[in-house]
This record gives sequence, structure tokens and C-alpha cells, in this order.
Amino acid sequence: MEDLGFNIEEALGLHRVIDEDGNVVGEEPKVSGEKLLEMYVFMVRARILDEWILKLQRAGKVALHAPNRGQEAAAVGAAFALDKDDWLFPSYRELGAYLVRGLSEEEIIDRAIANVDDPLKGSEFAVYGNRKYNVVPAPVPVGSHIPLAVGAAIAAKIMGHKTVVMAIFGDGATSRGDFHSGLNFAGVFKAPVVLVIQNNQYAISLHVSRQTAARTLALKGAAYGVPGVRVDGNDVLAVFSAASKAVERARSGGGPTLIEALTYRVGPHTTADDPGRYRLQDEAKAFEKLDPIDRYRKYLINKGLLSELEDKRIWEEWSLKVEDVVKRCFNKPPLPPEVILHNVYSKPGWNLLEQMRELRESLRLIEELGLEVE
Ligand SMILES: Cc1ncc(C[n+]2csc(CCOP(=O)(O)OP(=O)(O)O)c2C)c(N)n1
Repeated sequence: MEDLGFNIEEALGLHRVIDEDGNVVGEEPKVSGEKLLEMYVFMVRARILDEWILKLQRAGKVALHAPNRGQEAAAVGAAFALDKDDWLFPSYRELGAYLVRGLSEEEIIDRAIANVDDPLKGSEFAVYGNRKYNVVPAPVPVGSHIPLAVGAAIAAKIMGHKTVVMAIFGDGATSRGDFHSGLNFAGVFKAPVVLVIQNNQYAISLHVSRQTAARTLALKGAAYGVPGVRVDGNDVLAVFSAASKAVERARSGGGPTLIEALTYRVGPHTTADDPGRYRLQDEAKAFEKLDPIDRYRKYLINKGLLSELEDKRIWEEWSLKVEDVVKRCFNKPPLPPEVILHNVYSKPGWNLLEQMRELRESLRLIEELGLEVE
């Protein structure tokens, strides 16, 4: 076969560094024990934060949440490969990636409950984004951030910056035109971009087998001259290794890479979904056994980098910290009603000002009547 400039086998196989029991089965990344432990703590923090946001949604304090359970390795491993000045274009299921970029639990919960410190001022759906951390707000239209990320990477290249851009999205996004136009531009212009598919096997209720006849999603890169790599997305070291190589390749002028991280969405699509209507409970139970955190913990213990006692301490420390953060976030006042006029027009028109006056009047009446506004 003619040389494609990359190894197509990498798009068809499944790269692993550790198996389900934490045994080493592939080449370990060359990073310090401290860094390896840091990745673990990010995964634990993502799990604790995810559970809190889910609880707050069930208590009626958060509008909607897309649970991350089971996908912590894919988000943390990918983002961990970026440098501080790189950019992340995430989707809505990547709490771990936000934490790796430097966001705090407090900022994420401020946003989730839309209090006065919410940087996105209560705007609907965008999960989080902040220029401070080079994190672009996750978009609602699935996959629409892919061409934007590629464009940002091309811009960085034109300006002679050494910045790498990473976009993370789901398997469902690979069925959108945005994915294909993004990949095409990335290939043609050798964009310094890393495109990471979190293949959690479902786009809401639609299984990946109903979305594509391609053998793997990573293979889709080949048609656009973009090397694809398929990794075990529940193996944080496999994801990190592939992402590090891709980031290095992008930074040194080698162009884009498409990474497929094969994982599984253990929970519902969002808090508005009931997966019991389209998949068997046994399926989710089977995947729970592949839990990325348990597996990585076993590896770290085998390597002598973590003890059972230290592990217990990490969970306790972060559970308490996040509980305190939640209390702090709820002690902050809610957003003032005026925010609905912010960030829309530079100068609101008469009609909006009139609506604002009416809103204030209704709120005053509600208060006078001793009612509560949720
Ligand atoms: C363009 C567009 N079509 C449909 C939707 C409704 N929708 C929201 S999430 C989703 C599924 C996305 O699946 P995937 O890309 O696999 O990501 P996952 O939710 O599994 O992480 C759909 C269809 C949308 N937000 N945008």
C-alpha cells in the first residue's frame, strides 16, 4: 500500500497502557511520579464535583447537568497534555479538563447555580468558558466548535505562535458536517490542532453503530490526510500518551491529529434523560467494572506511588473541600435581573428597558406579597 505518511493501524487498533486491573500492558509515558499522581487527583476531583452538581440538579438548584461518570480519564488525560498557553475548545462533559486547565470547583459551581459570580451571567447552556484559562465556552449546537478550534489553530500558525488548540467532542459530533469541514481544513492547512473524540458510544439514545458504518471513528481522519489514533478512553495513561504525542506533533509543525478515546457514558445523557428507555441496565453495569479511576488507582498502588491510606485521604480531603465550596457558593447572592440585558447589545433599546422596568415591578410585587422567586 502507498505510504500515507502515517500508520493507519493506529486508527484501527486500541492503544492501552494499563489493563482493567492496573497492570502495565503498553509503554508508560515518561513523566514523574508526581505528575502521575496529579492526574489521579484531577480525576477524583472531577468525580466529586460531578456528583455534587448532579445532587444539586436533583434538588432543583441547577437547571441541567450532563453527567461525566466513567469519562474522567478521557477528559483529564487529553487536557493534561496541553501547556498553559494552549487553548481548549471543550464540549459539555469535560469537568476534568476544566480542572486541569486551572478552573476551581468554586468557579464551576458559581456558574452551575448562576450566582452573582457566574462569569457567563446565567446565559443558558454554555457550561463554562473563561479567557483566563484559555477555555472557550462549550457550545450547545453539537460539534459547532470543531471548525472554530481549527480556525483558531490556523490563526495561531499564521501569527507564528507556538500555540496548540485542542477540541473535545462526542461520537455524535462526528456525524455533523462541522466535523468534516473542520477535519478538511485542518488537513489542508496543517493546523496545529488536536481533535479528541470522547466515544462514549451514545449520542443521547443513538448508539454509535447507527451513526456510522466506518470501522472506527479514528479512521475518519485518513480521508482528510489527518492521522487517527484510537485509544482506550478509560485508560488515562493511554489518552495522555496519545494526546502528548499529538500536541508535540502539532507544536513542531507536523499538523493535526484525530484521537478517538473509546469510553462509555455510565449515567444518563443529561439529567433530562432516562437511559432505561433505550439500553439495558446490564450494559451500564458491565462498563462500571471498567471504571477509569479504580483502574488507575490500582496502577498507582502497584507502582508504590499511592497507598490505600493516602487514597482515602485524597477522597476525604476533596469531598470536604468541595462541600465547603458548595456552601460558599450558596452564600453568594443571585444574579441581579439586569444581567439579561448584559452582553447582548452595547446599548439596550427602549423596548428592552421597558421590559426591564416591568420585570423590576413584578419582582417588587412578589416581594411585597412575601413570595419567593426561584
Ligand atoms: C446540532 C445539534 N443537534 C442536536 C442537538 C441535540 N443534542 C444535544 S447533545 C446530543 C448528543 C450528542 O452526542 P455526542 O456528540 O456523542 O456527545 P455526548 O453527549 O455523548 O457526550 C444531541 C443530539 C444539538 N444540541 N445540536
